Amino acid sequence: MNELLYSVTTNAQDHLMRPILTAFKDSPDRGQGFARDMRVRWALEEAGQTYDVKLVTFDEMEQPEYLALQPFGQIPAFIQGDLTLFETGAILLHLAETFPSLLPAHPTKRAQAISWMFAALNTVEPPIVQLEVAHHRETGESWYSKRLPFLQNQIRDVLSDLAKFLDSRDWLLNEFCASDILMMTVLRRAEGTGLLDEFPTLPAYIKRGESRPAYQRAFADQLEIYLRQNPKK
Ligand SMILES: N[C@@H](CCC(=O)N[C@@H](CS)C(=O)NCC(=O)O)C(=O)O
Repeated sequence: MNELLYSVTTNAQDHLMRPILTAFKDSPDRGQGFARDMRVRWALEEAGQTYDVKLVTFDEMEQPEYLALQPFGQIPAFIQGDLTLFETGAILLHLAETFPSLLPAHPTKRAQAISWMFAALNTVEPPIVQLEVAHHRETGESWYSKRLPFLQNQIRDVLSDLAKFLDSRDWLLNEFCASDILMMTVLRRAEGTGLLDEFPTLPAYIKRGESRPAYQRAFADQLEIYLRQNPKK
């Protein structure tokens, strides 16, 4: 694996052992913040936790050393001392349990926030990913154009319900928390589909998230890595 190439420093407390996050050395999203390390970076920035990033290539992600960290050969993996974690939901839940600012303090609201974390990953993300995969792998197939409306309608179904829920709220739990980090980064993955614009509540929600300084720091840091690897682009 690469040496540690990159270090992010925020100006807040560093009371935990500084975690390490893996991220693409050369991200296919060209640094637009769709790669899933963005969720973890954003949460760490909100918490004021400094961290390091270990950049990996696709080839390195298939090596036994990396698979010991992330059994599916994906980014991100999270390493903190003896603890290694994978799956962004698990990583965010771990961070939310560590940093009180990432979840509501009230036990009921906290439990509801965790429901929304699961909803982002189990209900909203799957149809978006299904369309992404079809777009990358099936556009040349004869059935693709027939299947497309079905895939789009699956996304519309969840977006419509989510938009109704968010209609009278700024954030999922009325106060910003880890659920919003997961939901917004999941929703951003649907930006290229044009479907979000059918539900104006959702682009407005994403914009609120993107205006947070912690989001902007996380976005700038991951973009800088892409630009370092691709100085002329
Ligand atoms: N469910 C996993 C998904 C991780 C994932 O799909 N990561 C992508 C980048 S955003 C990846 O590593 N793709 C490369 C691959 O699967 O080979 C999570 O939330 O951590």
